[in-house]
Amino acid sequence: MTDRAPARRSVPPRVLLVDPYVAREDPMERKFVELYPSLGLLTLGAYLRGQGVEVEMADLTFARDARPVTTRLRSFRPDVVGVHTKTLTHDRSVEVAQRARAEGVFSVAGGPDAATRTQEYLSAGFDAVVPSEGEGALVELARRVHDGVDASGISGLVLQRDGRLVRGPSRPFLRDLDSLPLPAWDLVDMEAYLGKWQHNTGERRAAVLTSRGCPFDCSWCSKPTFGRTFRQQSPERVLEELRALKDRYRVDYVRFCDDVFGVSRPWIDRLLTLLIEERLDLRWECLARVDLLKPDLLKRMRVAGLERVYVGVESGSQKMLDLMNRGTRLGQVERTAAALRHEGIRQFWFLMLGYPGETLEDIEATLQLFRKFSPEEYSVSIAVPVPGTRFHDSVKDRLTGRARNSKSSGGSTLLYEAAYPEVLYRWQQARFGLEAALGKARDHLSPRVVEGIGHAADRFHERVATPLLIGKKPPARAAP
Ligand code: B12
Ligand code: SF4
Repeated sequence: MTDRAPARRSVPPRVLLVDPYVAREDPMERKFVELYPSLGLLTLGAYLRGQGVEVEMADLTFARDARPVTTRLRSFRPDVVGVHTKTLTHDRSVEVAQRARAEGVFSVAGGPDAATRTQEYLSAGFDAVVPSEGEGALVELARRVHDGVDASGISGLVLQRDGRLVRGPSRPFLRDLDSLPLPAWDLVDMEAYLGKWQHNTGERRAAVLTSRGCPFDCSWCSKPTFGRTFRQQSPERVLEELRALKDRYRVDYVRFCDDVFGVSRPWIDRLLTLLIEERLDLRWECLARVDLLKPDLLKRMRVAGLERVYVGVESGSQKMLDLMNRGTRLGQVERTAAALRHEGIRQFWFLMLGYPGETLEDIEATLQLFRKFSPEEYSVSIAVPVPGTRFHDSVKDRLTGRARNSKSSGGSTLLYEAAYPEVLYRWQQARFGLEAALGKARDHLSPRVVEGIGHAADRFHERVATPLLIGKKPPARAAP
């Protein structure tokens, strides 16, 4: 739609933020997805308010459909509706843009999916896209639309004019994350999230972000919004946020949502000191790299409340870790897994199958590593070539063209012509499932029985399953 005529100069600009994720229509939700409000939107909301913009939010997480958006559009009469996009919620996002258009409201999309396929979002009905950090661009957009001024040329904003993309100059990233206000938790129904957690786990869990970006460069990782930049809040500012969550919402368990937690050793040391000295008595979890989790650090993290760590182990083959440009060594994986076990900290391993160059021997090495450490939790996915990554570039002439949507990109579908057929990877995923079950059975069955089942399964895999499954398609090219 075109930018609005001058209106309501005496009242401040208004923005309606929308999280289009509807939990009840997500088939993965019950099994895998953990429900937290979008930290991106809560931070945008707080920032907008700080700049004199009035903000409301339509969070569809617990809704049946997108109808509450229209209700809010009519009651709040915003100048701009801003939608947070993920691939999973693409269709709902487009529906929100159409609802906004029907009410004559300017719509803008931000977040990872709109950043990756900006043109598609504009063609589907959005008036603008912010493909990177959103704070500054959204404030400027809200003011311009409110004042009836053309939105083209805003730094960090992309529009479409006569079918062509019109990009504003790039906007520098915020330098000082401490200057951001605390997330505007009151924009969503925090009790709905916390109550659900309390019901499921007995804990009131909330998500916290202490940094933006990641300085590492894994070949398959998509970092559409913040790229390789890395900025972090001070440990003191993090503590302020934790205290607010505890005091205002009785939160007792925190998930640190950073891409990688504890990138800087002095930073994490200081945060741990604060957590221990201030006796916040919070339990927490985070995602970290095996090269950063030194045993002495893990000990202090446990004392400060760490209960669970997600680690990107990815492969039990050094060759594969190198091909992925992961920057980690198998020795570090083993040292960290042993230290986590020693400290009694739960470990959740991410593993990946089907990355270019992987042979059956590499998969076997991954399974043996898994068997050796029996992590409490794991996820083993088939490598997804995400557009914009080096992995995607290396296989783009071998993509199978299967729809890129939530159901097929969840790591259980082969999206490019890999070395082996999809059924082989599915079979391997099932082997990890059996291995995990055997790991748990060790507490109840005799080691001889467990090992016997494991060996029988290995023999079946070698002699029957692999020849049968590979027979359908011989191993193809090796390295990318
Ligand atoms: C933490 C996290 C989670 C957490 C919590 C998410 C939450 N509620 O906050 C959990 C573990 C629950 C989770 C779940 C999932 N996640 Co997640 N997650 C992340 C992670 C690591 C950080 C997100 C975050 O908080 N970033 C910090 C905030 C400040 O940034 P932001 O949200 O991008 O917002 C900024 C800009 O994008 C922009 N912006 C965002 N929205 C808008 C809207 C407007 C109008 C404007 C103008 C700007 C704007 O401005 C914001 C502030 O600068 C990202 C990776 C990443 N680094 O982004 C993956 C990521 C977002 N997740 C991803 C995925 C795939 C998922 C799942 C689908 C995984 C699954 N199969 O279960 C689910 C979906 C859950 C859902 N409800 O939608 C993908 C999304 C890819 C895509 N194209 O869709 C990412 C990018 C990881 C990746 N590289 O693959 N996730
Ligand atoms: S996979 Fe993790 S460590 Fe690697 S680049 Fe992505 S966010 Fe960084």
